[in-house]
Amino acid sequence: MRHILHADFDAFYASVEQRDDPELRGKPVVVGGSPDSRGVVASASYEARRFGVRSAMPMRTALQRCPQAKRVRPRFDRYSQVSRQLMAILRELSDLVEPLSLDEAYLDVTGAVASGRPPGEIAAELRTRVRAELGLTISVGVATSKSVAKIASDIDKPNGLTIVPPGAERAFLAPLAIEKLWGIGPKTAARLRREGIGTIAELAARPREWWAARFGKTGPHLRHLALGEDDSPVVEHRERKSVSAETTLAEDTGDPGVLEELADRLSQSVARHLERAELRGRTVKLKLRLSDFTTFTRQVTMPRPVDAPEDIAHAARTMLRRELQPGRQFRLVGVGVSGFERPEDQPMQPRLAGFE
Ligand code: DCP
Ligand code: MG
Ligand code: MG
Repeated sequence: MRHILHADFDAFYASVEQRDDPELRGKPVVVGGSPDSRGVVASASYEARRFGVRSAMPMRTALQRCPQAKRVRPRFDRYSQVSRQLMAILRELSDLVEPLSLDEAYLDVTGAVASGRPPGEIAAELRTRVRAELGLTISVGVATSKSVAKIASDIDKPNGLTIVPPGAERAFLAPLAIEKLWGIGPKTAARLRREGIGTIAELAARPREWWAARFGKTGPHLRHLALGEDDSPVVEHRERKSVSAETTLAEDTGDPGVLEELADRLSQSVARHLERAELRGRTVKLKLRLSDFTTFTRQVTMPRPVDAPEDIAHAARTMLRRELQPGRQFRLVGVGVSGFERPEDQPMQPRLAGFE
């Protein structure tokens, strides 16, 4: 059995703005584009939500509903920075962290629970740390699956903690509205309501055939979710620190031609991987191993982040040439790039049109 936490910041962008500017605290705040350029609301503080303001609503409508709301332009760099801080705290609690977006992540704590720590205690520690270290609140759901943990974190927002004990999944879901389930959007929900299905319990009572007829291929999966069954694992997204490639030579050599050609090939391989991962780095590293197994590295910092094979190869060759001496035999060459400008595990937040 797994034990999973889902953590999500409360009114993320708006709370960061309120934290950073004391003037905004306790007041209705909307973060998003200008009402004059058809901007939309990205995040609304809970004070603004009382007036019916919601994410993705046109800013003009939001300000009609709540004219005293303060509008703030989004500062994406700031939000990514706070996001990285949250992910770092999560990683200290478990190595199995799966960020879903800037403001939320799954955490698999099965290991810690096996060694005697109740999952609720880990959740409590997480909430305390986030509040103390980041000055922000999160809501946390604790359950035996990702799907139930995510629904649980949302049910008592803001600043909530909802624990669904093992075996109680179905009872927990039963009274909830069908939209809470992954895969049931507003249109599907409206159609189901016309058939008299409004709660997850009513949905879960449908026979297997009904699911297949109604939802086709995704039917069986959705049915499991409605029954509180979900065994999808938390997939770790480790921050990639470097991309590298190395080769041990079939025979030790000191031949500059052979070694430079190898450095070129390795550079090309690294460049291909960087391109695929959409990464560029400032540091190019060369690793060398001599015939007596002495291993050392040389590195150079580039004026700009690089991902092109010729830039990497040029840097690698230059470092290599300095190490060539008559009689010096090499058995391994490696090339790597690090110092990335964007951590690979930063999930991209969908950016809505209309922000300036
Ligand atoms: N976001 C956005 N556009 C949307 C929804 C969200 O730009 N349509 C951004 C702004 C949010 C952030 O993503 O602050 C996180 O999204 P959430 O859905 O978690 O919403 P909030 O954190 O703002 O509020 P909640 O307390 O409901 O989680
Ligand atoms: Mg949130
Ligand atoms: Mg979220």
